[in-house]
Amino acid sequence: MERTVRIIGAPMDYGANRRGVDMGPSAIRYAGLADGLERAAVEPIDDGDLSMPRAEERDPDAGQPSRGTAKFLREVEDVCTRVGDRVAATLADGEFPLVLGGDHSVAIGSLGGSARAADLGAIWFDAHADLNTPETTPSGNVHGMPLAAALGRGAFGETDWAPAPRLQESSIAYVGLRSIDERERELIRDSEMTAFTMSDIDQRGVSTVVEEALEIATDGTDGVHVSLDLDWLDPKTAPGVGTPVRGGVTYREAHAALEALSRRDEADGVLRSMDVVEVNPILDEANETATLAAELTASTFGKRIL
Ligand code: 4U7
Ligand code: MN
Ligand code: MN
Ligand code: MN
Repeated sequence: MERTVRIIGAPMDYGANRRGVDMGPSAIRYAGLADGLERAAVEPIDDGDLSMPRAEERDPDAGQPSRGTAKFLREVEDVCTRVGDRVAATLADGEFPLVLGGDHSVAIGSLGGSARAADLGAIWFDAHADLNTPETTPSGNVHGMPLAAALGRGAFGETDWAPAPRLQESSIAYVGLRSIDERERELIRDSEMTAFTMSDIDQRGVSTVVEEALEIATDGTDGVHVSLDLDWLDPKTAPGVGTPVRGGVTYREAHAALEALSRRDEADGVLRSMDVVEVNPILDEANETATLAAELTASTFGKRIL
């Protein structure tokens, strides 16, 4: 059975600390995403981009949460509500939603939409934990908060749009963490989530770690959301990201990880939704980070070397 992948572009950078990730969807398309998906034997349908005002036209401090700081929160809410509706509608049509960011706050929308009609697990490929709340954030940038928002933590718990209805905290696994804020460290320890850091990858290899992450994300759930923040990779391989942190996975490790997802998916059909975020082509060289994003997405859907 051929799978249809619906591409939903969310060219926003309200949640990031610098401009440029709003160009991510177009850079990833230009890098050959649709061709890669066809070679993975899935049918891509491109919905184009959601429209949204440029950050310069908006006041970052309007619409602050009940407590703490979260810049451009009204704009993030508006986009994530629309992303969530599209993701839920795509799933209801029997298709696979692939959200292209944009900064990582779009994941509040994709998680919310994906967790409406199913108990959802998630694998979070990222250098960062993205678990700050408006109360703990050192930056006020919402791209550092999407998991906290989807789990309804802190001031997000008082909103009706951020918490993802059926996201299972104990079925969330991080892969590749290496930059965790002090407050986030306690939040992770006190949570039911599982965190595989870069040290775990060093010691046990990326394929083993991803297989364990899959066990956690599939246990007692109906499907898995994959969130791929390109700063998960080492900046030497993926320089075009807003918040690079050295010591990330290599080109081959990244492919191995996503191929491990696709092998499990071929066997058991576990993958439900995905987002690919934080590509900043302005900081890139010859669109190499977007090219990598397109390749890794094709690997997730089963594209192989031979
Ligand atoms: B990304 C940070 F303080 N933790 O909250 C914050 F270090 O989506 C960075 O993973 C967040 O790229 C990075 O601003 C968000 C900071
Ligand atoms: Mn992130
Ligand atoms: Mn990150
Ligand atoms: Mn980032």
